Amino acid sequence: MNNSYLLLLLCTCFCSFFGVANELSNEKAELEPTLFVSVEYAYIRSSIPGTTITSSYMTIENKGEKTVTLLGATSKISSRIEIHQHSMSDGMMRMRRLDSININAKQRIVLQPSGLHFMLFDITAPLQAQQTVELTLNFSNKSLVTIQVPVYSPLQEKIAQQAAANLAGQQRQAHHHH
Ligand SMILES: [Cu+2]
Repeated sequence: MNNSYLLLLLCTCFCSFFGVANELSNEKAELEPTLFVSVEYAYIRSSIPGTTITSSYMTIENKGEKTVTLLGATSKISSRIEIHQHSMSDGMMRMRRLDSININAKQRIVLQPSGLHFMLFDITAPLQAQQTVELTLNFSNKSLVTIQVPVYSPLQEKIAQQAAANLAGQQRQAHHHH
C-alpha cells in the first residue's frame, strides 16, 4: 500500500457531508436557508516543539443555494482561532486577520499554505501526527459545523496537498470535456 492510497483512506474517513438545518425561530418567520456545507481535506499542521501556534487547512464547499459566511472556528485545544490570509507586501509574506469569509452558492474556498488558513493560538498541548482534534466552524445564521481534524506531519501534509491538487485537476478536466 503506497502513501497516497493510505491518504485517500484517511480522507474518506474524515471527509463528511454536513447538512445543518436551522431552527425556525417562530411560526411566521420566512424559511431560513438551510446551510449545506461540505468540508474536505481538513488537517492541522503538527506544532513545532516549543511553540504554541499552528495552523489548519481545508476545503469548504457551499452546496446550498445561498451565500454563507464563515465567521470563525473554535476548539478546546485553543483559546483563540483566527481566519488569516497570507499576502505579499513590500516583498514580504505577511498574514492579516479576516473577520469573515463569504462563500457563494455552489462555490468552495480552499484554505491552504500561503493562502487562507485558520491560525490556532495558545494551543494547550503540542500537536503531533496521529492525533485528531475537534474543530467547530461557525457560520452565519448561528450554524455550527463540527469536524474531526487529523494532525499531519510535514510529509503527510505534502501528500495531502498533492492529492487535493490532483483532484482539482481532474475536476477541471472533467468540466472541460463536459
Ligand atoms: Cu496565520
